[in-house]
Amino acid sequence: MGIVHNIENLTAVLSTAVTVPLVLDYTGCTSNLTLNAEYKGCVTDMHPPSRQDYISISLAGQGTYNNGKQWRRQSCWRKWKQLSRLQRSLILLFLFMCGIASYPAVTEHLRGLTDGERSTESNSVLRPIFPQVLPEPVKPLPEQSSQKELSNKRGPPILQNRLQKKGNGTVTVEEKKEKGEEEGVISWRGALVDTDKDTVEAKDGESKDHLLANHKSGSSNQSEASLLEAVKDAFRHAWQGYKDFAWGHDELRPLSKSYSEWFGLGLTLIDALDTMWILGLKEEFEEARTWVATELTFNKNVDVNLFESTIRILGGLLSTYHLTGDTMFLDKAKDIGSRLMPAFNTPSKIPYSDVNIGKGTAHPPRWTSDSTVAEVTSIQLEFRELSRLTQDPQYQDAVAEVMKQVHKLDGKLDGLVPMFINTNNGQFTHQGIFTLGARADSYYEYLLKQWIQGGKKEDQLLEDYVQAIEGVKKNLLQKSSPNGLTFVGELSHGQFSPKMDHLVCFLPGTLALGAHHGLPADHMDLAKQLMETCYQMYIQMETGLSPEIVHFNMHEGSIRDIDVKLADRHNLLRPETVESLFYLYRFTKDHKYQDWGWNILQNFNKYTKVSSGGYTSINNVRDPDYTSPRDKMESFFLGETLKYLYLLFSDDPSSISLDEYVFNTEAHPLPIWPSTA
Ligand code: DMJ
Repeated sequence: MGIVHNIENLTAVLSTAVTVPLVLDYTGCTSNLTLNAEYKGCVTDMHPPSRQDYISISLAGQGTYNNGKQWRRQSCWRKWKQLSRLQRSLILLFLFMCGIASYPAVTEHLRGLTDGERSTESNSVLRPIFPQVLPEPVKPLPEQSSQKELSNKRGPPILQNRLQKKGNGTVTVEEKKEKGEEEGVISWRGALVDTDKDTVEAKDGESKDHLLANHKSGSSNQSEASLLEAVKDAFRHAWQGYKDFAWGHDELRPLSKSYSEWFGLGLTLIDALDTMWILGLKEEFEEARTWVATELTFNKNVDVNLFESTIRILGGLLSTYHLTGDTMFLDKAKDIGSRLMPAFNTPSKIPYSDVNIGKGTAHPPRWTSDSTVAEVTSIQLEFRELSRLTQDPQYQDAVAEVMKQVHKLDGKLDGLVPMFINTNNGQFTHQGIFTLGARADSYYEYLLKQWIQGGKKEDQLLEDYVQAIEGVKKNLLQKSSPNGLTFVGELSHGQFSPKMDHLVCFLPGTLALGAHHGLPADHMDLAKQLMETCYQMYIQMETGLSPEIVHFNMHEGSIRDIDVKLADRHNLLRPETVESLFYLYRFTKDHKYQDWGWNILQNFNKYTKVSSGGYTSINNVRDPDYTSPRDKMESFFLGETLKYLYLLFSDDPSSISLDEYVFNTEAHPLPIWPSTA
């Protein structure tokens, strides 16, 4: 705004002091002045040339340009020479101001290009300075006074409500409305949701209370039912693709109408079992149950990853057993559980990453004797539950030993753990790097969840968890610029990096769960702030879907909060954000979290749904016209993403009560142990 005012002042000075007809071929200064795209000159647009002594600056395309270049040059020069020194100085000053005004936009544009926007085909034409879909204004959360102050101080970024329409110049939301171009979709509350990703609140300028009032005045039951039905539709569509082209195999490849194998164990089918049960899809469930009972065998000469098969297969079978009471699932769980045990036969008792479930042998990856910290510390819920059910302590003992060792290890930073641990000597390796993303994430999640699962008695788990959260606050938490989004970055040998994986978006949900179970209230405050950030990671992208990794801007004067590198633009249909939305909604009943989940579901439908069945992960969340599908539907889309969306839209807190169940890291609910256990 300051620049605009300066230009206006300058214009006022010029308009009274100068009497010059001037023709300049000038193309700068529009975007930062927030003037209309139909631009005839910085000055004339602001003050109509009613006075004769007004300077008229015209742009290319006006009649003055009918003559030859030579004439134009001479004519300009002649006119320039006719000006007094004062007039020339004023004009030069004016041009200098325009140059200054356009400088941040130009540099920002260049910075955007270094983000990796240079090399894709779709980006061979320079992008507009402002992204096609601009962030909704970050509204301060009512509970967070500090964020409110920050937000007020900085104000919303100029132009943030502007939308870019392809080949048509920028079009504001208001202009779009005037033209009747509201290409939105109707939200489940009956309000228009702009498909270009402004939220309901931002789009309609209505307060959240007003929207809620609308919702309440309608049939809330019906609305809930239609929400739940939308998730069921998505599930049925995904399932149909799996059934038609990948039945009994690990993952659907929806575009090539085929499948891919990872372990060759019907991974998607097993991961989806309890989701079908929770969604009430009985027919689909029965078909799948028949396959598990008659076709699934673990007596196979295959290498499986200990962590992945524990959280997806063992976890999926155990939770389905609990939900259904069908002992066939328990028998299968015992079978896979016992076949995974050779992984713990290592010099240190820290398990290897891979097990051959047919041969009973285990080994680390070919290139290292290390295991991943998150992997060896995120199998505990499942093995502990298996021991409880079988009354065989070997499973629990094996995973408890891992926790005991990790608890004592050197190399942590304020409760934060490195990413690798050696299976020979049991020590952390690659020390000094700390993240809440890949390779460390669910270590923190399982500290809390084991404590909850065991009836809140295992103090050491709680202490490690609380200390780690303090470690996050102290070492990894920062705010972005310009909007002050709270994010969790990474630390590498003391150097902070503002990089955040989408995987980190499990954290708001875990923090909220902890607060629900009696941990400090500021965990909930942080959960809400991080939830907002995770949602912004979706809504600020052109497809409304989050990339795999983002980088936050921290320097003063940044134009946008979030940058995405070329290699990080993919979306794998991951669950973490909708998982956290589920927890936040359960505990706060704030409908905005449902709204956000609804927007995300719609964008999955818009950009990842494959018409012949299934959903696909995509390579590029930044170009709605070129999402570059990957031809793969991950099993966690059915196991987690759709399950959490369904539970988010359910207003029945007894549907998987969080006082009775704890979800494993693959969204399979396992019971909280009764206090006598
Ligand atoms: C899932 O397998 C689990 O949620 C795991 O903890 C992290 N990765 C995927 C989902 O993104």
